[in-house]
Amino acid sequence: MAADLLESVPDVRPAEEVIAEGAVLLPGFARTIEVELLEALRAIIEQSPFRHMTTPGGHQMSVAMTNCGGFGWVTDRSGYRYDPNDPQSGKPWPPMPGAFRELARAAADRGGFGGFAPDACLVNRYQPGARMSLHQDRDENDFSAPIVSVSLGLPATFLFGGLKRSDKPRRFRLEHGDVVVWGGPTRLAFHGVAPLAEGEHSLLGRQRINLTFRKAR
Ligand code: MD3
Ligand code: FE
Repeated sequence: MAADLLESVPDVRPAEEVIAEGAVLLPGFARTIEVELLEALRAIIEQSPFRHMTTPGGHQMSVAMTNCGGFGWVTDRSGYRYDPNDPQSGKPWPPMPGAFRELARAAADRGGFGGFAPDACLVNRYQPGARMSLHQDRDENDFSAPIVSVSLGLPATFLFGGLKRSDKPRRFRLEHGDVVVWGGPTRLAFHGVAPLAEGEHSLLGRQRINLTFRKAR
């Protein structure tokens, strides 16, 4: 009887979901190392704090950003680029923590992209109201490498479009610990994040953090 009861309880960790060709959602994949990730993140933001960067068009982003790894993504009035140094300090970005690197590699393996060796990790911080409008990620050198994203803290609605800006985006909820591998034909898909809803997360409070691992060079 007890066994029957247990069998009727749904799996606590949902199965992987193929979102599109080359894009795989791994629900809760980062949950087992959440504490290590957050400790490593604390050290990163001590050295290179979150800041609201300015786009070439002169708008300040609602998402605050920092980076770790050999290269960091930056934007200012002169354009977008990967820079080995944090422009705020003039010094190299904090090194990519081993836990970050290994998580990204393991997720990419599961997504079918063996041997992923990211040299850049962009860290995005969303507070309620912050959003990211539809865009493509095309500042990297090699589009054959996937991008791995890790969501922490408050849930967000992710907008996943097509290869044309005008393609109507599908919406996905990304929750704490979810990891997505974006490769193959989806690597150049338009995507964005809807304005973050108010909320309070038990570990992160009123924020969502997203790590995106990239091969910049
Ligand atoms: C699909 N970040 O940093 S992560 C970005 O939640 C960015 O902060 C969002 O878009 C965030 O550039 C989304 C998911 C993601 C990242 C890169 C992609 C999805 C992607 C590249 C191609 C296709
Ligand atoms: Fe992006």
